[in-house]
Amino acid sequence: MTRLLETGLDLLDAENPHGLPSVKGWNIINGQLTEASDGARFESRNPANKDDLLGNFPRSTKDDVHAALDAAHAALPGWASTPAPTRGQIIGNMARLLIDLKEDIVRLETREIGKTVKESGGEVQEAIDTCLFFQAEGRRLYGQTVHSELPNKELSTYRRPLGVCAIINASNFPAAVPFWKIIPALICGNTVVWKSPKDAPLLSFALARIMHQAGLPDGVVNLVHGTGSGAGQHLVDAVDEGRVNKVSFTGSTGVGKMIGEVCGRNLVSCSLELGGKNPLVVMPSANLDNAVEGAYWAAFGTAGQRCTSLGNLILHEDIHDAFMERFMAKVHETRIGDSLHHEGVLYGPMLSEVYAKDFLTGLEMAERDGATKLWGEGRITADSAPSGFVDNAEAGVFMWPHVYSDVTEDMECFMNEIFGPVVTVVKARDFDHALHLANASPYGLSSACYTNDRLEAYRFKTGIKAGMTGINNSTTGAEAHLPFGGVKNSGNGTRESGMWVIEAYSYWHAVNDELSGQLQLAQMDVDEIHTAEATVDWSTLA
Ligand code: UN1
Repeated sequence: MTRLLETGLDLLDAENPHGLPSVKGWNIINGQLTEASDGARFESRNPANKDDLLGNFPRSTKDDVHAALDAAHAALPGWASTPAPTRGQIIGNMARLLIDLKEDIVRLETREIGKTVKESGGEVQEAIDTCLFFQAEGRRLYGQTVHSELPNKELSTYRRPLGVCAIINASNFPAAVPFWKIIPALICGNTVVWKSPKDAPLLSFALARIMHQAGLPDGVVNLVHGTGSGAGQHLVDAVDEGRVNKVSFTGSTGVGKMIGEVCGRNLVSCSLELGGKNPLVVMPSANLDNAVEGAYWAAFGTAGQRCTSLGNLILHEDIHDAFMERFMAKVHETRIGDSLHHEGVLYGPMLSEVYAKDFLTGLEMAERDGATKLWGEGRITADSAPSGFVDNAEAGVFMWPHVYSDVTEDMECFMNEIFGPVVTVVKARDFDHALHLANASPYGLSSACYTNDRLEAYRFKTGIKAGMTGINNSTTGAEAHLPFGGVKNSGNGTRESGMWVIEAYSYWHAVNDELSGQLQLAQMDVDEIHTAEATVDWSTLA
């Protein structure tokens, strides 16, 4: 394990105008730093400064993915038989290392994907919280003892690991989400092949090194970098070859459905955390300032690049105008830029050029629908920038905040997620109409309702079809010990986080131990219980 620590990263010769290191990163297979089998590499660049090169990384091939699977299979018996409290101790060490290194990890995350320093801090904290929760779970991971219907026979249940888990996460939460998946997989005794997100290879590499530094044996977590259609697809294809026992994926609904099909035909368990068109309802009794604050954060925080970001803002018609006046005043002043160099920015760049392109294509949907554009001019350029933009438009991939109003449920932009800084505003006649609208999209991830009417809050909680709901709160803000996930097109019903995620990485093993020295047949050799003779002559009561 210490080998990884001792092996310093090679610095690239490339000039980095920001005085920051550019590194040569590696896959980590069976604890070894490895190159792609064909030597191919790809770059990771700072989306706020395209000439800040973080490094280059192996573009993994099918052979690399299979080498990682071999290592995970070889490590499985040893790790599965390591006592769960010991596995928990290693996970606890990861938490301590993350706490020690938090400031560096946070700055690295902001440099690689452009999330603000404050938000990267929250995210690394979520990874730490996850480790702390599951360290303790190593001392539980309870099974049950169950009474048998036969004498001298003991029944009990055990949680068993599923085997080799394929982990594929997105680049918008590159620290918290892989920990949501890998840590419960590890505590249950599984081994892992982790395909890092294309836009966050250096952060993923640093996190995987920390895992090893914490005492994780070689081969238990294997990291491969590359593209979704390359290394990611090879990992999914390996399900068909019987080499993967579990897939956990966070990303688009389209890719999630494809993975679900592959897993389904192989009877392999999969956890799918997919897109959302998260509704936020504001009713007349709400505290409007609070609601404006929550909606504004939910829509534009993280540049709208959370799966829990606000999609449809559903306003009761009585407060629509008053709400929009305050909301738009905030939108107009939005401070945008690289938080490593500017104080007080709400959001930074898009995760990468690819996300920017998809976002602009999504906006075309709202334009085609004929929704009323209240604000937003697409990409921020030297000639087209909102007054709150404080950075160099040519250096990074920054977007205006966008607001579309007069949106109705027959529009494409009402039904579909647009991943980025945009909100679609819908007017509701009354509570029933608002609840109907909140349920009308094909997604069901997060949701929120601002109201001070207790009955409305109750009816929202019971009437909304979503995995998560905020009452007088924004659509974001999951905590590491609450179940996270969606229904409908947002996922397949599995959950991350807390004790619920344990179900996704283990199976129940029922054991019966026959101590009687003879074959006793369940249901058939059970003592017959005779009912007592009736002592009342019912006929005399007639
Ligand atoms: C995601 O966008 O994939 O609740 C995860 C939240 C975060 C997690 C989001 N804690 O918004």
